[in-house]
Amino acid sequence: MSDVVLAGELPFPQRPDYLAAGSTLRSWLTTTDHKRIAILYAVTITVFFFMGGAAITAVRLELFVPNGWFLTSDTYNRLFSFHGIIMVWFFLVPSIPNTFGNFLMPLMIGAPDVAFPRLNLFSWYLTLVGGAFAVYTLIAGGVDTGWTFYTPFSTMFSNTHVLTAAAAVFVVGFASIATGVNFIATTHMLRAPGMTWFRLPLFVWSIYATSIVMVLSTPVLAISLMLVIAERWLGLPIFDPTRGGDPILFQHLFWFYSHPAVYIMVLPAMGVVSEIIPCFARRRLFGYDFMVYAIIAIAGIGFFVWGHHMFVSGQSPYASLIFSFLSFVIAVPSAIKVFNWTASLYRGQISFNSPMLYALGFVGLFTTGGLSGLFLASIPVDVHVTDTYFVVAHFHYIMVGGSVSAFFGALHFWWPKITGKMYPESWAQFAAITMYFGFNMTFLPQFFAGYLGMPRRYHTYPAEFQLYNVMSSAGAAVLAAAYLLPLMYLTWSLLHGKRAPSNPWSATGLEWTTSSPPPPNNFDMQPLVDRGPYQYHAERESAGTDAPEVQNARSLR
Ligand code: HEM
Ligand SMILES: [Cu+2]
Repeated sequence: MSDVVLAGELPFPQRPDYLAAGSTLRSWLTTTDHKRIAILYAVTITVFFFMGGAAITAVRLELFVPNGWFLTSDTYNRLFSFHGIIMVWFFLVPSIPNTFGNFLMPLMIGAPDVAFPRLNLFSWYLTLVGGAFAVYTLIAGGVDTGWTFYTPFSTMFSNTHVLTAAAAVFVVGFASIATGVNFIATTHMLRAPGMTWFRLPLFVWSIYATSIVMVLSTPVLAISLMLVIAERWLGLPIFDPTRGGDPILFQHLFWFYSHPAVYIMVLPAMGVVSEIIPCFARRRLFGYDFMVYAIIAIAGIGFFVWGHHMFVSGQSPYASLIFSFLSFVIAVPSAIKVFNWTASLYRGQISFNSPMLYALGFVGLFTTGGLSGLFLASIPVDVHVTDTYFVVAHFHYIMVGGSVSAFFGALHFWWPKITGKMYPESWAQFAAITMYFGFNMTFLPQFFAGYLGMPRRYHTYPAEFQLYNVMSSAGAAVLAAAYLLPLMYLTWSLLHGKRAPSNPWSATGLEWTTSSPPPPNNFDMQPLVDRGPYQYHAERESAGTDAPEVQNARSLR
């Protein structure tokens, strides 16, 4: 035991941790421990991630040559639709909130569990039911509407399994709402003594803001899908223009959810990065208050920009102007965050551990995605690149380059806490760097192909675009290999990894004050909080360097 006890660490307590608290299948399927539920989600979304990945591998293979070679256009449509539906609703939306949010939020605020533990478990079962509908859709032959279910195609023309696909998303939406309600209540009610709102770690703030977006926007998605089901199944005239309906209404409803939903996907990622950067730069996070206001601003303004997805739909040009303007406005808080992360690195003692590599990757890729968002927010440019690969590149830079990088960053940062095991760092660094290169190789060419006019969602294209597509497909192969690496060395770490101390990175959050893995009720004693979350400058103080910095920091206490 002695080799794992670092200076200043508590020795391992002699009581069971949450993983040892029961090992039967039943103990897992009936658990109400937020940490075990987080593991259930982690396993579930990993399965979905690889399913969605398999679908898109076939798509990229098909796009290797201009005229297609092994998929019919019909199969192709079903594959990219399945990819989008699975990745958005069954991987990205639940990814960070339901795994790391569930695991860490109570630990970070010093609580023994979430506010409604049974609702938490119920929400996981809802995810399974939704997933069952999605898998059934696939087995029954798939759906070809794309992840957006646009009417009138989805209601009147598609001959595929729209009903079960819509049911899948409908059900998993309720899992999202239940989780959001739970996190909001937890943040309000279960903070440890002294954990004031402005001492909350930014990860908690971002999960809190995400939860509010989930609770307010997801019902709109549920209603939109109900209406599609009502029209398609029961024949009620809602979107059908020949019977007085309005097909554009669906787009408004859909994007009124789905634009805020992109922030459900990226805010938690921002939270993760805000935890990792101070830790590996040994610096207090620059501009904590501004970061909090930026989170709130993003969550709020996110509700007012949906119309930027509809510049070519025939909506009023005046509406488009306002949506364009507000889309530029929402870039401001995003830019503030990028600025503050960068400023937190300034004069830090940076170590490039794997979580940090992922966090830095996030900042670069998110910035690229955000800047291309500004191109799209500008109406004339958007009209030019609408429904081209430029848009595909834009959202993948943010959703995959940003959110998935942050997911892997979180996985590596908190892995020792969650599993009680260390992983081989050099493998982890290698995977992070390969992922970064694979990602850019896949998606950078898509900006060019799109700008030059290659439309999205087609399974054939003119030969002039082949070079971009070959690069993209080759990059996707590198990326896929990079995603498989963590699966291998993390499994190895579970079996053979060294035991993790309670705080391997000398981080300052409350979650690092309990043992790794934590006991079932999180803390042996009720934690008391007497300071803000990122007091890393204390280390510099003790090192006796950098006097002005220390003074500055002190005055903040
Ligand atoms: C600076 C902030 C951002 C701005 C100004 C922006 C702007 C836009 C615009 C104008 C479009 C519509 C393009 C078109 O269809 O012609 C778009 C599409 C999209 N954006 Fe963003 N965006 C931003 C951030 C984000 C973030 C943070 C995410 C995700 C986490 C995201 C995900 C998407 C998705 C998924 C689409 C395409 C949906 C589809 O048609 O399938 N965007 N963005
Ligand atoms: Cu949007």
